[in-house]
Amino acid sequence: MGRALYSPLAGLLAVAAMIPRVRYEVVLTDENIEPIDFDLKADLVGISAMTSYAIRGYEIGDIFRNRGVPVIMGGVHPSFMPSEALAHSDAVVVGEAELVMPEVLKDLEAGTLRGIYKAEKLHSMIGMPVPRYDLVKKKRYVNRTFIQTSRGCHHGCTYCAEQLMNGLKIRHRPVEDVIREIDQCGERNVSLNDADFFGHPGRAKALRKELRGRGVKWQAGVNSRVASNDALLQLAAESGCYMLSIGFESISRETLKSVHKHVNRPETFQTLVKKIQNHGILVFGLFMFGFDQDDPSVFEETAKFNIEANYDACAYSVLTPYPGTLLWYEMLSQKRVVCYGWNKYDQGHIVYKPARITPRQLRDGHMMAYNKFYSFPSIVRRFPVNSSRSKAYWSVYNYFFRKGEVTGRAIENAIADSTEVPQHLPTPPIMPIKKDTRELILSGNHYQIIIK
Ligand code: B12
Repeated sequence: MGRALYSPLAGLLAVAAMIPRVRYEVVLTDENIEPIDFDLKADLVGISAMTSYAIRGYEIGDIFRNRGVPVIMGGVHPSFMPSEALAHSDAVVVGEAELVMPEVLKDLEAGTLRGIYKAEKLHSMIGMPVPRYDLVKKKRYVNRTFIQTSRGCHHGCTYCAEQLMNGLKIRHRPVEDVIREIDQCGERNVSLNDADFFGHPGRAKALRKELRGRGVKWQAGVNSRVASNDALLQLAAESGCYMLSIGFESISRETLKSVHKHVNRPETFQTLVKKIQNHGILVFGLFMFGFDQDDPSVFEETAKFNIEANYDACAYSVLTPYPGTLLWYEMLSQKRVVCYGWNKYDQGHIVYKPARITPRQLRDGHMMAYNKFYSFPSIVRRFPVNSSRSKAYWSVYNYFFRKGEVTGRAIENAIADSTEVPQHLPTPPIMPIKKDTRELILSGNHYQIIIK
């Protein structure tokens, strides 16, 4: 349909809003949907990159710098690996940009923009500027408007960067700020971009009360525990919720415990799906493969479970040790990271040695789970014929995933080749990883962890 299923990067829209309009014009380019104009005469080029986009981000940075344009980088990967990013940019923002952008712009004008910019404290999230939605080429995206109502997450899952970027304590934007943004964003269908929108049930409730009657349709990512509360679900449905995405991750409690996802109880998943659907809300289940307890049966069993439990859509990702996460340190200490080519860190490639399966079994099993869950009989069985759930959204998600565009089915050489270890080490932006796993030195072809 010529549209990207994912949205434009929320980080860039947020940063654009911090740049005074009276002084600068901002041009937004999303290379997922359009080419970059390298001839642009710009005072500054800002690049945002999650890990899988970092290498391309560095190439873009190098091109602009060779043309004499100053470059600044930010986002999750440069925040964890600022010294690496600085080799391709003049400056890097580590973590949140809100409190440091005035200094960045001041230094830009003084011609002294250089090095790492990091705020001394986290933003209170009160009075944040409304992201520059006017810059988005809306016709090119399925989900166009991503609104953040909180930052941080209570759960310390070992594979996730959220708590290391934004903290274990959830910070909330005032309800009136969020409502103002929803009113101003120009869309009636929005995605709430929080790591866990139900992380603080009372606050989520207050927001949903305000949303009621505004004619807004919304979806959000939430945790499985709070999502089982009927009163909250009813309020969600009444306030326009049409889909909840939940990181179920695995159908094995042992696996979930091993990655600190204590909130999830597989024995409740099926009832939970039904309960949410009874409120007319679609359930998008997020699962991962490649955990240490996963054996060759996990793929078939998970897909079968998902069909029987009647999930509306599922995404299966390959476990990926993102630099700076606890999982990364665990895998490094076990010498199991094989590839450091960041463009392979997209949750479709396999960049490490799985424990109880081979990389080939992981790749084939990953694809098999997709093929089974999105097979024709499964689609026919799961289609919400007699339900108030959105058939249109159900069809869009099932169409895209069946087609394989967002599932990595087209990836060639999904088992990533081994590469040299990088020279630069990650440093989590706000939450320190325990010191005993943090002191790393490069030794031959591997990192060595110094335990003090
Ligand atoms: C919401 C979300 C999504 C949403 C939408 C993202 C979007 N529209 O931008 C959806 C569901 C689509 C999504 C998809 C994916 N996501 Co996601 N997502 C998030 C989440 C929870 C919040 C991101 C967000 O919008 N934050 C709000 C903005 C305002 O914050 P921000 O991006 O951090 O930007 C601030 C600063 O970083 C900085 N900044 C950012 N860019 C720049 C640029 C410049 C120049 C400057 C100066 C500053 C700056 O300023 C901003 C304001 O303070 C994060 C967790 C996290 N803490 O980042 C994961 C996260 C970014 N996602 C992640 C992943 C892996 C994915 C997927 C690959 C998952 C998958 N298997 O499909 C896909 C990839 C999507 C793609 N585009 O390719 C990982 C990335 C890990 C990594 N190291 O790369 C994260 C960190 C979660 C995790 N597992 O740890 N995601």
